[in-house]
Amino acid sequence: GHISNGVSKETKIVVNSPNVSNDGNKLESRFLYRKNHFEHRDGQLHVTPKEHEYVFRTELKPKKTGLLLVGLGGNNGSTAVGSIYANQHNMNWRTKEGALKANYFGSVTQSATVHLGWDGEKQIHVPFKDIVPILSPSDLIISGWDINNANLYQAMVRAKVFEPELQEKLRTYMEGIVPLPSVYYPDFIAANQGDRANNVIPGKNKSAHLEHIRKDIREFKEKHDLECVIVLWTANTERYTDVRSGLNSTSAEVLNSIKNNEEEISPSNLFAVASILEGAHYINGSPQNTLVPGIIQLASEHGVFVGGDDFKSGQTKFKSALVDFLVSSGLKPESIVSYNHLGNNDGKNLSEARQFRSKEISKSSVVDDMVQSNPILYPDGKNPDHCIVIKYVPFVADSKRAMDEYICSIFMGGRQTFVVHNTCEDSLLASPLIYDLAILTELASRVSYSSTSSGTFEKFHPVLSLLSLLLKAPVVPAGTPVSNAFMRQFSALTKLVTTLRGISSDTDMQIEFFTQ
Ligand code: NAI
Ligand code: DG6
Repeated sequence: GHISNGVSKETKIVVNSPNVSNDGNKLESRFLYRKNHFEHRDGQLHVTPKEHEYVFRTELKPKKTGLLLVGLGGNNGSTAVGSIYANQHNMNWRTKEGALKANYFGSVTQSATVHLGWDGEKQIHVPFKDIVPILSPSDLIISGWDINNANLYQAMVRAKVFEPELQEKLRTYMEGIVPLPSVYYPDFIAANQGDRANNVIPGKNKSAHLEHIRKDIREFKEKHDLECVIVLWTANTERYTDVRSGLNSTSAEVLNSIKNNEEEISPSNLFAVASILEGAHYINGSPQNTLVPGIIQLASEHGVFVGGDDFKSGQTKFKSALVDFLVSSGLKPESIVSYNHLGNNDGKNLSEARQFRSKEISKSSVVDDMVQSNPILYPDGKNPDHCIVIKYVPFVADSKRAMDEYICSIFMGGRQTFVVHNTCEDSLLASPLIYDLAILTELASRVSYSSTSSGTFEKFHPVLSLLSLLLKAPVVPAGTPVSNAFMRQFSALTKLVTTLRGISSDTDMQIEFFTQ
């Protein structure tokens, strides 16, 4: 059935183009990438438009994919798993506001549409998920680890995210899932987490821990006969580790440091290394600096993807859209103050200084590209004052409150102040991002490209910057710029996906509306 704006619920798209072929197993699309070439000469900027030809090849059949969550028993872990069962079984439940039913709102892959153009009568927007074949969250096979032994029913009740009637409907599905024991090194997360650690792999030997996690990944892959495994960290935020030569600046150093039981090898370092050595992609949903140079090099050597850091879910997502809008309007944000209070276990862990510092770094880096984009507003390149505060208030549980004040310099010395209040269950914002990160990583594993006439096809860079839309502090290939502005990131992703399908991306010029 059609819905009002011209999008059918399941849009079957047929592309009529000489630049695209489909042999039933793979799509091939030839694409002319137009970009400017620059030279700074004689005090002038010389701009030369150039064209680059790419061929993209996409395997059509999504792989049977398993998602292993580190922190499975946390608020995000239990919410992400419960929501999949709720959607698979079309669950509904009553609240005092009326009956509600399961959905995948907040997931770009499941709930966003992409504008393709104008058909003469209406704008054509098609569901993101109908452009090239991708997995649904409901297809993902999920398991994982937690240092706490609560089963997922207990974890879901503890999380206080779902309504009681939904919790009881999910009980039979969730009760039987108990997280695998995990690696716990107390120095990396807050001391206040100690009483949670009752499901821990014994011993202190890091090589043995690495082997244990590798075996868990292998067994999961074999048990479910998986073609693709993704390991995603949604466990507590760790403190930063040192990054230095001899410790973790090359892959050999990282492997050696594990062998030598180096103090500075964190649990998340071990999970990343275990994943890479097992050919599983690794994504960091928390802010700590797991993806040190040696781990990125290891991923490159083993041909797997890594992505990070820190889900961009609420306050920061809004900031990355709002500041872009302000700077693009020629207004100058001068001061951004972002308070948070929350009462879940994430808030408790972040109430200690070193873990807070990891989050402060990821939350603060988000306006850098926008400031750098405008030397008229920021002639000396100095960022606005930007202050991040996080407080732990147990009573509000997972219902995080974020309060932001933005002050801009405007026309003729005036000031404009915005105050934003955001209240939301944090895990209902993060769980759809977990699905999207997995779904886009699986898609990327089916894509190869050729940029030369030689016809050799290559995979994307092991640092999957394609995931930036979903992450606060995107890790990007060395020497490439970070993009934080939300719509820029969105458009990079949707343009890639339409290109894979052989559809011209909408240039958004709207030229047909002002030409005769
Ligand atoms: P949570 O504290 O409820 O869950 C984390 C889980 O990880 C806990 O069950 C804990 O026992 C477990 N854990 C800790 N260390 C572990 C280890 N070494 N191995 C396995 N499990 C371990 O936290 P929540 O709310 O689920 O958030 C998870 C992470 O995601 C946090 O780092 C948070 O900062 C990050 N995040 C959350 C966002 C959100 O909107 N909910 C957004 C951005 C990031
Ligand atoms: C307090 O801010 C706790 C954090 O874990 C955040 O809730 C989380 O990182 C989400 O942050 P944001 O800025 O994307 O809403």
